[in-house]
Amino acid sequence: MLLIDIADNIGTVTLDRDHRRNALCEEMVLAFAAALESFRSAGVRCVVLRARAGSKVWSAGHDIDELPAAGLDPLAWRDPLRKLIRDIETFAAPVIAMIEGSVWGGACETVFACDLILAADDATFAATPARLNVPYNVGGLLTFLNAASLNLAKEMLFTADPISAQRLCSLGVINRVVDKAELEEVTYAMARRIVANAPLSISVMKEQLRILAGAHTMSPEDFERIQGLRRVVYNSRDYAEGVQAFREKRPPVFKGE
Ligand code: YXS
Repeated sequence: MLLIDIADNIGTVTLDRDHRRNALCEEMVLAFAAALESFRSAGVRCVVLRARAGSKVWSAGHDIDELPAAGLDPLAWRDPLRKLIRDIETFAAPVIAMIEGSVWGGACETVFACDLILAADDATFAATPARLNVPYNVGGLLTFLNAASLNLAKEMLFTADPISAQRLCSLGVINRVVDKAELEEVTYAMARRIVANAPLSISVMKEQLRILAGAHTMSPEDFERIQGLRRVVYNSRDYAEGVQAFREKRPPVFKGE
């Protein structure tokens, strides 16, 4: 499910589950965590997260077959997608997302949680909770808010439309849009520049920025109110319909109940 490589203090993780469009299943997330551990032991100073060259779909997001049945929080703390995001954010060295093809759902958040994003000119990004009636979790929405303006986050989340890499780059969400033929060269040139700098300074600044980006106060009452609202959504008939429609390869019919 993953191809792992280490060269010149750069660790590369290649998503390799195309028959399921690189959907992020638990096994893949655990393999990613193991890869990061091996990178840590090897003293890797920069990670590149990519799909195979020429991929039409970078990742189709959370593995829908692993979404829990109605009545359980689909994005609880232990969920594989939440673990993947935390592993990226807490890994001591920068993680560069190298994107070609389309990015969907939780894979969108995964990319936005990376430290740098370089994308081919054909890449697109679609945040899709509204396509499945999934109530995104608080930390996940914060990832979107830290990457994009409130209006852009709302457009992505409410429309679930794919947004072009060019547009996201013009809005500062993506660092670079590169001709596909040069993407790998430009990405690894940036990784080498990071590797040539001081790893302690970079890892401490990465952790400081993570803490600052997450420094939001919320009263227990507000948090409980949000969780109660989310429970209504994942308990709804629409949640079951969203998952079932995907499995039956048909458009969902949401009734708001
Ligand atoms: O029919 P088979 O058995 O060959 O399987 C098909 C798809 O069912 C499967 N597949 C997935 N399986 C589990 N989870 C997925 N996310 C997923 N996506 C795809 O892979 C096989 C090939 O898919 P197919 O035939 O549709 O490929 P395609 O090239 O025609 O279309 C590629 C996509 C990505 C446009 C299409 O597969 C698609 O729309 N996938 C779902 C994208 C999506 O809605 N992802 C959100 C997942 S839920 C999530 O991330 C969060 C919980 S949230 O929703 O909150 O964001």
